[in-house]
Amino acid sequence: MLLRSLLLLLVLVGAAPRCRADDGYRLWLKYDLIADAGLRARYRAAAQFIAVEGETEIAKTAAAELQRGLQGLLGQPVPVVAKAAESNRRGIVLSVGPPANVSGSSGSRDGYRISAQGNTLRVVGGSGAGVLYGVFALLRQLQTGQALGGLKLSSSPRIQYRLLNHWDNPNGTVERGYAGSSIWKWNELPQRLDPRYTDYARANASIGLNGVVINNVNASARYLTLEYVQKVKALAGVFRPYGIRLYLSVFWAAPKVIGGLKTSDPLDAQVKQWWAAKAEEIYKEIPDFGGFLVKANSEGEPGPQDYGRSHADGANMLAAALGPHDGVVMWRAFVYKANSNGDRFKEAYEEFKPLDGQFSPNVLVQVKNGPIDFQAREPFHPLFGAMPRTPLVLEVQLTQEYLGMATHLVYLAPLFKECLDADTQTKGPGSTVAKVVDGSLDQHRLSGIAGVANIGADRNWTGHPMGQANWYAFGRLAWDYTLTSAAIATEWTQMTLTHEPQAVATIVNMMEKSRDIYVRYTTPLGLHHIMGQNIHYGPEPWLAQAGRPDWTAVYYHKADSVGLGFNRTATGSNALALYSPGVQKQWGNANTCPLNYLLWFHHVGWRQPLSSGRTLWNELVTRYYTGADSVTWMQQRWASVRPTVDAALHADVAARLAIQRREALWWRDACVLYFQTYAKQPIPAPFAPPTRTLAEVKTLVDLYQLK
Ligand code: BDP
Repeated sequence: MLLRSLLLLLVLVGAAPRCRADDGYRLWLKYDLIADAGLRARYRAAAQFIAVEGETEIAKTAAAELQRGLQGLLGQPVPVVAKAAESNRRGIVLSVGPPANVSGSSGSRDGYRISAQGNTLRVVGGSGAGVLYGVFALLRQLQTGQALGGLKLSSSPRIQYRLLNHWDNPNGTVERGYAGSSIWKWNELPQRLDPRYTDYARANASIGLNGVVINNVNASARYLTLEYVQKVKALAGVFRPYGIRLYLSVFWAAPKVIGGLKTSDPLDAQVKQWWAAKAEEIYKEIPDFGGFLVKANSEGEPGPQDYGRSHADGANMLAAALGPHDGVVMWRAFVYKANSNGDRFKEAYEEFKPLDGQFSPNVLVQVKNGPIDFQAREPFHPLFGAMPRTPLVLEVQLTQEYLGMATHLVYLAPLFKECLDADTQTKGPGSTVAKVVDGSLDQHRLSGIAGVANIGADRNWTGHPMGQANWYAFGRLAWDYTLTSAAIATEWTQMTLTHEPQAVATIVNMMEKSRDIYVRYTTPLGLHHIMGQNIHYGPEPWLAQAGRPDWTAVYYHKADSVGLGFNRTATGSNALALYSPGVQKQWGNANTCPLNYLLWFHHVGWRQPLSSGRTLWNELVTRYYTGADSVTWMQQRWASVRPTVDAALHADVAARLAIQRREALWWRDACVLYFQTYAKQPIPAPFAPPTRTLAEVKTLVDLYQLK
């Protein structure tokens, strides 16, 4: 009897549909069986074999990925055959051929063409990597339910170096990381290769990324020791079949710290020799090593200025060490001095603009999207367009340091696009940041874009399940910045969350609005840098004392009895003068400056009427209140898609939205109560004043900062 029940149980378990909760590990590469039987049958008919012509290592990776994807999506194995079957069977042929005929930068060897020809669907890549990108593009067609008949697709990346920057430390922590510890297990390397490294490489390749800086810009010299070079080599070996090159952030003072030299002066012969030998040593182990990323003379990091040398002297010395090996230096422009009378906005520009034309050909200067530091909204960095003789890498942040960490739902593609599409007007209208970055505006051979990763050891990689969309969107835009944020959100949602059209539309709509909503309840109208000290979370607009004046909030918002905002016009810091005349015209007049940038450039009277018809005070309060209320709207939208999304994932996002709502109210109350002490005006109807006092709200910050 017992045996019979046991047997019955086994049979039942075996027969149960395999519906495991979605833990998010598979990202957008789920390859679940296509539910629509008709569509599945059409795909099955078209994909009866895979053939690879002229194999390269990466093309083999591509064939394996295609096989894996088709097996999952079609629910049946598809054989990889040696040669394109001459029979009348229909299948997919992968080959390396002439680069895709698509306008783009010098990265066109990475391009691909997909076309239906007779019985076969041909994926032709300009290189093995191009084949791999083509395969992922084809899989994306299947994952999003597109027709294959008459399919004609071709694409080529517009930007050559498409990198993730990890801010990971040797001890397993991640600077500004909110998704658990680092995915790199240094204590296990090089002997054990966590399978996760391969899935990570697959994910990056699937969105067209081709480089990874694996460690923090506040770099430990350790990575340059022989012991670590062996570990790094093992990782590079995992990335290589996916077309991904590995790069290191380097600690400027390494020659002193691990090299035993007395100096790290870039013009010192022994220092030059030390770096050249180090590069030699790395390339011996990792022949396709990408190069160095450098944060120097910034936030206490050492650098060439310690020896009276310039950033160019430092970058060029490293470039000379890497040059013989085809490596590049990405030298960061994120520098600012502690000057209470200055304007941090101008400092990177003032240091780097005079160096334009002095950098070696294999140096790129890496510039953050905005002049301060990854705020929820910043004007584009004035260096874009101002250094025509230097290739500039655009650095954006995927990890949500200032955007609610891993609890607030903020889809970042609109933020990235806002910067890429911004018109610097330096060479007439249409001189967009994107054209500076892709090298087309000034005919640069090199071009690059970098995203500070939001990835950690959490099972779902990004902590917030929707954070995956930011990783995804970064890669897609790095490949092709002309894609719209909505199109990217749509394909990501279909591949990751649901195929139900109404739900897809709802989720995409919510994602598209999420960044503006976040700006409204945290830093509306161009407010910036008023967040909690150190942790950069929650509001702390009253912060007046910190390690440096430009780490306080009052330095930036300048609230007083007259009004609010940083006057950066000619009567103030004159940072506006760093932009071209057209841009100055657009932002220079408080009456015509778009409201989203108003307080970035102007000190505006509390009772000043704005283009919205409201006074500054009333507009400010309106934005804080409607922003916080919009989180409730997001909660409702998310609730409406519940039947169509995995239950565990749905509950996870719903819980994070509840936190977001609570914290939006925190931001709202903190900011309106604090600014009210200067504006001295009531909360306008129809909004109800906060039910707590400023003193009560202030204690919340202490709670978060564990004071
Ligand atoms: C800031 C971060 C800090 C980074 C720095 C950087 O607060 O942790 O080290 O940028 O980019 O956003 O170097």
